[in-house]
Amino acid sequence: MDSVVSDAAFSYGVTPLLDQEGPVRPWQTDRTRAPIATKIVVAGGFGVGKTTLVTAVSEITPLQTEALMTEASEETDDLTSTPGKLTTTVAMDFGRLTLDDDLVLYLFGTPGQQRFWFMWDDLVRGAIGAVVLADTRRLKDCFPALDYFESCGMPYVVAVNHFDGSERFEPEDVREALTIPAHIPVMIMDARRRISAVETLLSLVGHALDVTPE
Ligand SMILES: Nc1nc2c(ncn2[C@@H]2O[C@H](COP(=O)(O)OP(=O)(O)O)[C@@H](O)[C@H]2O)c(=O)[nH]1
Ligand SMILES: [Mg+2]
Repeated sequence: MDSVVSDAAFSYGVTPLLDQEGPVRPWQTDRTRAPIATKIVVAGGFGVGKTTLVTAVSEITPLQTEALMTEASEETDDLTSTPGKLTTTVAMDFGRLTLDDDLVLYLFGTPGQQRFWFMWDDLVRGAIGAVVLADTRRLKDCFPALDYFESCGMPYVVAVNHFDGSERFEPEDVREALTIPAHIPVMIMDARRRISAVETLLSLVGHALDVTPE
């Protein structure tokens, strides 16, 4: 940790997190800044790019609970669209992103596989909203997530993670195919690109503020 940061931290009486990874953010050392902490869920079908998105934006080393896939999952986890995928998230992804110095997003990626659905009610508790990732080659994989957030009334946006070699669609085509209501943002993004993923998260924050004014 560099000395400027640790001096500031001590003068405010805050114990610096010694094994902190990544840059120290102002809200971590300055008690006069109360950061707004928000929880965001990243959902979508298996292999759609949830872990990729959390990894692309997180300023801390994301917690991942990836496991190497074995032949035992051959029947449940369809790899036809992502043949290079070697691991799968067995519980969830977790990452953190500070925007504007004091808006802190905590990202929770859902496990995609149906056998982990029992976790969803706990995972989404307290979240301000969700990003539902979609892959145009298998749009129907995001229906369960869309249904889930519709039925519990949680604000969500739909982000199409554009894979190389897949046909490019306009957001409005995807909206129509998934019958997404007009007020819900639908965007095309690339989960591997930090800027693109941050834009998606900002759009969700904006949308959540619009639909659930404080
Ligand atoms: N070409 C391309 N590959 C991607 C993109 N997003 C994710 N991938 C790859 O697709 C695979 C599945 O992504 P992953 O994030 O593990 O999916 P998850 O199951 O939703 O967590 C991984 O091998 C990624 O490297 C993308 O936007 N374009
Ligand atoms: Mg994953």
